[in-house]
Amino acid sequence: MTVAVGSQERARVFPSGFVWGAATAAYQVEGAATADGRGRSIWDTFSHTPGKVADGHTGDIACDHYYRYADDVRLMAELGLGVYRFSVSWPRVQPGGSGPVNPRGLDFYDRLVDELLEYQINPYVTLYHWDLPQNLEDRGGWPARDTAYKFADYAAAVHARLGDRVGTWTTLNEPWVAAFLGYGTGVHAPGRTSAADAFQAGHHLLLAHGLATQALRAAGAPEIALTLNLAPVMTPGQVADPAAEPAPGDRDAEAVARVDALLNRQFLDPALRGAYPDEVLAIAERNGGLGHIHDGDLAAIHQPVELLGINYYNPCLVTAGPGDQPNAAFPGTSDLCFPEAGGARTAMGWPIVPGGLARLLVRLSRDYPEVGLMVTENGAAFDDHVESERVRDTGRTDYLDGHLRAAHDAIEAGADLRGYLVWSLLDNFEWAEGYHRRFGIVHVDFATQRRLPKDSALWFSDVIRQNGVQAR
Ligand code: IFM
Repeated sequence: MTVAVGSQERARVFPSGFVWGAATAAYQVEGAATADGRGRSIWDTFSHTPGKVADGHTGDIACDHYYRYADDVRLMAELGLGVYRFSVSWPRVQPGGSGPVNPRGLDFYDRLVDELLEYQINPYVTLYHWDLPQNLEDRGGWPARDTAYKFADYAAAVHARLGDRVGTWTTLNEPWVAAFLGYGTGVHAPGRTSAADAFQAGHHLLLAHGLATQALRAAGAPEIALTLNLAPVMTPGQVADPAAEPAPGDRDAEAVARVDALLNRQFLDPALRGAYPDEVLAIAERNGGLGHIHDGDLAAIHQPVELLGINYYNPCLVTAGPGDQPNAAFPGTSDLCFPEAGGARTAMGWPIVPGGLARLLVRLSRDYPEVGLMVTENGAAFDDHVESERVRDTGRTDYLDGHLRAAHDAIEAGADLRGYLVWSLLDNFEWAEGYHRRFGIVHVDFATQRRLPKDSALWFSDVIRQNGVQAR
């Protein structure tokens, strides 16, 4: 889909009003793990459990953003960000996961929002980015239905404090990851390994989204979003031409459709259409049954939202199989193969396929035309090194540039894309990888907490100023 003029890529100008910004998440940047009455989350427990996170890293201190937020906001302003997408730590607000709020926890977000507004940076609040209060996990976690109701109460409490200044509210970040890596493969907190738990967690996360959306709407929230980790599912042969389709009737086409249902449509369809894909119901039925889906749940889940947040990093590759071993992230696919992609990769080992983003955005606007789209995360980890007070992260700049061109292709093809938020503002705690994987456009020296904008940050700042990318 990329249109080259001779060997040169043409300049791309985004629509006026296009939103530019950067994202972080509470446990990955805040630190201050026991400050001001904060309770424990499943990530505190998990990261303090030997063997769960690389080199025993934890989010206890992270980027110390809880104390350095004012400096970080100044840095955002210098870069020209229009939006800062951050998440609220549920155990900071409700240390036990329910009941009275902890005012000192909410005070932090109050200060952060005021600071952002002082610099005309629009705060985008995400209510859940994986840090479930440990107390709720002890009562069953996301596989327990009651957690969804507790989440709606928490959402209302945060809105009651910040709703006078925050207009854009995202209920959940990447519920597939929370459910299928947290309860399925166990590589994320809380580290359970049960397909049945994963399907139940996924459903209750969706229910939490629906109930919280109702509560936020009733309280007057003007813009509500759900952010999903979405990926075009494709065969390795499509990587070179992501716009191509597998041949109809091909065995791979069924593999692609099944994994697309598990990864993408399991969350898109209930939230935006009020129904689960048949493939998901069939697989969930064989993995614990469907008793957790109650009458009326899908109506509760299917709430109008203004925005669909898209976190895109790479496509998901699949063929008819079987592969070497079953992939626990995708129950019901032991007859399929998840091959590695060839070609360029990031430090996470993730293939770099910008055309996958264009394919995804065009498909989403075609299949779910009622909702606006926003890329709420896109970015890359590379092994950055500070040289003479500078980080020459050409790989990251190239990654971002390629994905922005792909996003622009999608807009030209009709996608209703309204903004782009880079992941991440800061190098931070990359979950099971600890601090070894750096996604920031700003380098963080974790020994001194010094911030140093990388070359990619300076480049992104120009992109924002010009509302687009230059010819290259
Ligand atoms: O760091 C994560 C983020 O928390 C959620 N989306 C993917 C990022 C990179 O792995």
